[in-house]
Amino acid sequence: MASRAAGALLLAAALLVCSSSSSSAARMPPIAKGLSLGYYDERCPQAEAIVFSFLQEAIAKDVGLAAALLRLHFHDCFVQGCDASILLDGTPAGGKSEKQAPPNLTLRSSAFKAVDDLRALLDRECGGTVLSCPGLVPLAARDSVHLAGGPWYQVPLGRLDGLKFASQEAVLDALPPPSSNVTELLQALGKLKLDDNDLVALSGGHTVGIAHCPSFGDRLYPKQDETMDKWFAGQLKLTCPKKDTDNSTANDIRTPDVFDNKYYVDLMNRQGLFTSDQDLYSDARTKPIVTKFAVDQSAFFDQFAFSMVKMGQIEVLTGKQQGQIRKRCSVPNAAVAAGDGAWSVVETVVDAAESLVL
Ligand code: HEM
Ligand SMILES: *[C@@H]1O[C@H](CO)[C@@H](O)[C@H](O)[C@H]1NC(C)=O
Ligand SMILES: *[C@@H]1O[C@H](CO)[C@@H](O)[C@H](O)[C@H]1NC(C)=O
Ligand SMILES: CC(=O)N[C@H]1CO[C@H](CO)[C@@H](O)[C@@H]1O
Repeated sequence: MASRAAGALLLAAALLVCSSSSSSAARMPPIAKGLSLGYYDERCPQAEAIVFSFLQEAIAKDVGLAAALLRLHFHDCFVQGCDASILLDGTPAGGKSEKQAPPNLTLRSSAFKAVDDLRALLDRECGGTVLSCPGLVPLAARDSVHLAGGPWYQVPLGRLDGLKFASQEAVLDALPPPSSNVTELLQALGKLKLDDNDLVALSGGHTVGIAHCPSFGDRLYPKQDETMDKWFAGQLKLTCPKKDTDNSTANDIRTPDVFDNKYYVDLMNRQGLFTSDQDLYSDARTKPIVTKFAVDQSAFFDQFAFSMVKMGQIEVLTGKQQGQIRKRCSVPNAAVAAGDGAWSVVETVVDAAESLVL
């Protein structure tokens, strides 16, 4: 009896914690026109639960998938908006897609596979025209963050798939290299209407995942970057005996697989991996934000959720604009129908509103 009462109390406490944490995560930027919360409530109310349980299992087997899906979302949104153009294969005629641009060399194939598997699963459960590929990607990123220990937040939905991918030049232009300083980063993010708080919070994505030697080798060779902690540099040199060694290391040395605020503690100890990370603590404009997040994880989580929703709404295609719901995330529909895969960038444009009518 006593234990049942205790159990009930525990349950009540758990519910309280849940409801208070979800209300504290409620700070949200304005929702982009055409997107909404609960977009799938009628069409397929179980869509988000399907995504979550799929990822729960997949990430339990491979924690790296969480990092891979988070980074995929970032790359998709920074290049030509969150239109899932990152998922499109190149054309057999030789047209290179975003996937094939140099920054994507290190996007993990496990992330592309998980999105394809999820797309197929949702097709079976909800019908083919329900959840778009650019709707899937932010949901997968959100659940990945949460499953790795980070915040949960609501994702406004209703994006349509883009019909073409960006050029190689556009990719290089949109994604800042890891050698960027804060001035360059603020410039790149400013073009997307993201500010200094967004920059510091979103860079906190580097609390999970890995990086390969060529991404930071220039901070070790020919001479060690003086802002880098000497012990840390020594460790990195063991992993990367040469600037371009084909090897990798954790982005966050303290808790490599946990989504927490230790990345900011790394920065305060001069143990950030990239110049783009470490400069956040060197630059007077962003240093106070780094310090705040290092001592207050909930301040980080709150800003991260806010900034992710903002990032997830960059140039989305909705309602009256031109887009479609791709049947396969890697190929536009017309090419699937033609059956040859030799799709061209000039596609039959499906009117969004029309394609959404079920
Ligand atoms: C601010 C500018 C950014 C730069 C310069 C940058 C750069 C990089 C680089 C160079 C890598 C390692 C690639 C490799 O060598 O394997 C990386 C990995 C990663 N980045 Fe960023 N990034 C930035 C922003 C972001 C944002 C906004 C997010 C997400 C919110 C993010 C999430 C990740 C994740 C999760 C990984 C690990 C991926 C994996 O383990 O597969 N990054 N980033
Ligand atoms: C940032 O990098 C740019 C380009 O390399 C350089 O011109 C500028 O001086 C740097 N800014 C700071 C504050 O270091
Ligand atoms: C890769 O890194 C590990 C340590 O992280 C190191 O023991 C190994 O020697 C490195 N491999 C190469 C080829 O340098
Ligand atoms: C995951 C993926 O498609 N990666 C590609 C990145 O680009 C290179 C070419 O630059 C391709 O070989 C990879 O397959």
